[in-house]
Parts: sequence; structure tokens; C-alpha cells
Amino acid sequence: MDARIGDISRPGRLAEPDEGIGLEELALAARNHGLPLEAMRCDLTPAGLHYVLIHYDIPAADADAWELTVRGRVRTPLTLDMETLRSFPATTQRVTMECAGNGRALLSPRPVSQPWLVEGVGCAEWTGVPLRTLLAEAGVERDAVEAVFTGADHGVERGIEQDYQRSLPLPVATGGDPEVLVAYEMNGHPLPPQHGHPLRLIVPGWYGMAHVKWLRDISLTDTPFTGFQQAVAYRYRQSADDPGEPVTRIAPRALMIPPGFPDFMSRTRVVRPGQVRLEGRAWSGRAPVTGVEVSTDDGRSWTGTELAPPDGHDWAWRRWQASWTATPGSHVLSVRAADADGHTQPLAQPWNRGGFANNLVQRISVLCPRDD
Ligand SMILES: Nc1nc2c(c(=O)[nH]1)N[C@H]1C(S)=C(S)[C@@H](COP(=O)(O)O)O[C@H]1N2
Ligand SMILES: [Mo]
Repeated sequence: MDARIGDISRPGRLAEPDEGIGLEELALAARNHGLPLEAMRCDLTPAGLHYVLIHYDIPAADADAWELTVRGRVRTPLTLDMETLRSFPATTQRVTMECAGNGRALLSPRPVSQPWLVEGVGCAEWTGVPLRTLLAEAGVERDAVEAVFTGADHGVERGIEQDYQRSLPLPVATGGDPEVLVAYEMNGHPLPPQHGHPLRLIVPGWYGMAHVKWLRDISLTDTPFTGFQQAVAYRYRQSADDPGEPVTRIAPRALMIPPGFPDFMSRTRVVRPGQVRLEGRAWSGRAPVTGVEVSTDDGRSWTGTELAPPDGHDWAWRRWQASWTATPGSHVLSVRAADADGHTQPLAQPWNRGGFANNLVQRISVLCPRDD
């Protein structure tokens, strides 16, 4: 019998009301790991602790043989090897990257996909050539409207065979605010295989899907790109036939380093009675974070925290801290951020079919045993 690629692909779906995480979601979760939340102690996430999200496989990549092509609506098509890319003036940017699907597994109904709780995030320093330097070198034609970025990885998604591809509108690609990078270093070292070795795009302030890894081609087009990751995936849809709006910049979120120590299976935290330091990180890809509040009574009351002053890294998370006097009993701790554009984090889930950009406040269960 004839086999077709469509036969192995399932449409996007929502979990049944009492359906647990299945083996397919476990397979994704085992490949795509999250940030251990205690790693938020560090301003910069060590590469091995940064979250990872890969749709298909990590492609074989040899930096010595790598070539990036820049073509399409340009006056001079370019083919650049790593040595040439490294010869352009480099820029380093500290960027908090977050998967658009972060928080998805906590939604009800649950979109079936990579089942993040809240840990699909990390903050690193990325070094590379500003994208606009390369576009200026190639000379963008007047009729170009988008730049399409293609990775070297290949797969099938909902029946459609594809290279991983995403586009940016030309004003974002060339604007310089944020400075989009064609990056070859993470935290001062060549990119690790899982983060796009040897070359990736960095789009500060945007959700992860825009930061194309294993970047091998940039094509300037005179029509908007309609590939799968642009027109089908990564859109805010309420129903399967809703065309939806594209997912772009990161909504504000604050996370707390779970205090005390964990129970192995439940991950419930145990703290001793008395003063407990609460701390974590807050970020937004839309506007600077202006305030972070904590609640120690499951969201009934909120108090301000001490937020680290702006340090010039506009697209990186900032540390916040607060003090809490733990009393014997069970507690639920929460934290929420607000940004300068008035965006905040909701207490009720912001739901869409992909589970994208849902920044529902974090809840941490804490047990404070009686001292006896
Ligand atoms: N080529 C390619 N680029 C990609 C992806 C991918 O599967 N292939 N995944 C995207 C998604 S969905 C996210 S969230 C980020 C994750 O980047 P990281 O693994 O370096 O944290 O990479 C993006 N870039
Ligand atoms: Mo993602």
C-alpha cells in the first residue's frame, strides 16, 4: 500500500478534560528541557541550563564548511563563510528568550504539544553581526517587504514537510531597535549544537520561534512569507478556523526561585518558620518592567518587591527580591510583573489554541512544618 507523509501527522488538538500528559508529549519534553528555576540565581544562564526547543532534529553542522547565503530582493547576493562573518564588527546583546508555548501544560483545555509548565526561558549573551550590516552589504531592493530565515533542520509538521523557516518584517530586520543579530557565540563561546551551532538569529524581545537556529539562508521577498511556522503555527487562534494574529513579542512575566527545599515527587517546597528571602526574575519583550508584586496568600493580597535598577540591558530579565515571614501551615506563593506599557499578568488563564504567550501567574505550594 502507498504510504504518504500525511499519514504520520496529526492535526493540532486539545487534550480531553481528564487526559494526562501522553507518551508523545513526554517524548517532546524529554528532548526539549526547561530552565531549572534555581538557575535564575545567575544573571546569565549557563548554556547547559538554558531551555531548549527543537521542532525536528539537531542537524549535522560543520562550522568550517558552513555558508550563509543572503539572496532574493537584493542587489548583490552574498555567500558568507564563518571567517567572513567573524570579520564584520560584532555586537553582544543580553537577551531573555522565552518559548511562546511556555505555560501551555497548565492550561485547561491543554493544547497537546511541548508541555511546558513555566520553565521555557533563559537569559544569555549572544555575540554576532548585526543583521542590518549584512543586509546593507547585500543592498536591499526597494520592493522587499520581509526577510525569510531558513534553518538547516528539516521535518514534517501536520503533514507538511519543511525546513524550519520564519520571517521578519523588513522594518524589524533593518530597524536596529532591537538590534537583530546573526549570532555565532553564546555567553562568549561558539554556539552549542542544541542552540544553533554555528549560526542563529537573535531577535531581542521576541518569543523564541523567531530566533532561527542553524541559520543557512536569508531571503528578501516582495510578498509576505506564508510558510507553516508563520501562517499556520504561532498565531493566536480561539478556534481551528480562526486566522488569528501572529505571535511576536514577549508578554511580561515574573518567576520566583522556589524557596526552601523540594519534596522529590510532588516538588512541594518545605521552608522553616521565620524569615524567608523570596527572589526571582522579571522580563517583558514589549516595554521595560516597572514593578513586581508577590502574594503569599494564593493571590488574595499583593505587596511590592525590590526590583533591581535598569542596567542598560533592555531585553534581559531583572532580579527582584522580597522578604516573607513564614508561619507554620500550607501556603501558595505567587509573583506578577507589570511593564511600562501597562501590560500585566492575569490571574485567569489567557487561553488560545496553541497555548501561546500565556503569562498566567506562577503558583508555588509551600509547606512550613511546625517547629517541634
Ligand atoms: N532552525 C530552528 N530554529 C528554531 C527552532 C527550531 O526548531 N529550528 N525552534 C524555535 C523555538 S520554538 C524556540 S522557543 C527557540 C528555542 O531556542 P533555544 O533552544 O536556543 O532556547 O528556537 C527557535 N528556533
Ligand atoms: Mo518555542
